[in-house]
Amino acid sequence: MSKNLKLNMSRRIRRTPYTNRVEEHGVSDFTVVNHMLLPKRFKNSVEEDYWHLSKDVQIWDVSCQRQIQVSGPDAATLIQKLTPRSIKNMQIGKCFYIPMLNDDAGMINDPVLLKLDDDMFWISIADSDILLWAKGYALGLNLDVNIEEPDVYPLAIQGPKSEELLISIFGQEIKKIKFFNFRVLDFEGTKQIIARSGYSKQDGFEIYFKTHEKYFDNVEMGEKLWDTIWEAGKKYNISPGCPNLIDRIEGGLMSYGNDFTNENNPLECNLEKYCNGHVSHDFIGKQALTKIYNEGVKQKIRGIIFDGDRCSGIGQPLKVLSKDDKIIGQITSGIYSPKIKKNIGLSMILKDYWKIGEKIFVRNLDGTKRNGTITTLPFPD
Ligand code: THG
Repeated sequence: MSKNLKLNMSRRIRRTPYTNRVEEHGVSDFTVVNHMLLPKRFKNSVEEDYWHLSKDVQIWDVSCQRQIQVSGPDAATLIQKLTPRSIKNMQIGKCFYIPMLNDDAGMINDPVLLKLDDDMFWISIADSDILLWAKGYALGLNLDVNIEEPDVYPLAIQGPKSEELLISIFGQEIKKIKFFNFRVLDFEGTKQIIARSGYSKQDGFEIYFKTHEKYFDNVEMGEKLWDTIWEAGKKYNISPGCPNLIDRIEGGLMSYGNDFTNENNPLECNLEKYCNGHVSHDFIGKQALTKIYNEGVKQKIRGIIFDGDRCSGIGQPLKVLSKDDKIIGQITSGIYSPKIKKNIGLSMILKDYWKIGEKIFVRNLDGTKRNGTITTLPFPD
């Protein structure tokens, strides 16, 4: 594809309250997630960004992590139907990573669920249209719920200095927020949800910035939040960033639509620990999932370490071959890891070959082959 190819912007590709700032900081590439812009690259290389993320702090516009708000008397009932993970013991202030399945037990999303109140949840979605799915199901079951996409624009503050930076703005309360928990803190007289979470393996927070009627629009207050963090962050060597491919793959964090799709069940995605529903509550896909449990899966996501030139990212999946040249999987995310000093990738691998230490080949788009080895996720240090 031409390097100068441009995406034609329109109202269907939504900007965020931070897009002006992101552009001022010299963003060079975007992708589109949930019909909204997600920055993919600034001035530095992915590797420079990776080192910076591992020692300082970055500010990420992850507004595309849209929230689906489910509220009302039947909110908890509906949420429980939407996931095999039990929410019975979920406390207010908790975040749960939840698989969501269709009736064949195929993954339709892998969001983070937030419990705001006993009758109020946010589903912080990956790239698929859950609003329609949830509304359709609630209508079909005649449930007493309200489902909407509120004006919430998550801003991630990631990296080891994120805690100190946020303490300097929001106070010592920040320290009390445990991993995958949130608290409601004040910003300029408005209440904002701040969670210790994020799409990286570094310490970090996500501010679920919600607009407030006292401000003229989302952009005005969003820029105020961005600017406040940016100013305070200078002391901590803050830089603009985005989910980092090296950090994500090393950490074994999967990407919906890339590393797995609705063709895959949660057991193939190593998500069994988030599926206790095959023995307890009812949910969409239960029958199919129970059958898969009993029969076992045919493939699973594994890490792959492979030789050859430094891989700078994968535009199209690369086939993985067994030693006798049978296709046994495909690398769907891959890049050179400066820590492991080899290329690393994620691939669904057929059962006979998924053993750790198995020797394999990775086939380049031009047909040549590289040597590789199956390994654990997250990747070994
Ligand atoms: N944050 C929020 N929303 C999101 C994402 C996010 N929505 C889309 C996408 N990312 C959803 N996917 C993931 C995948 C992994 C994790 C979070 C969201 C994650 N997992 C931890 C891990 O695997 O180490 C553990 C989670 C747990 O133990 O409960 O962080 O990033 N708001």
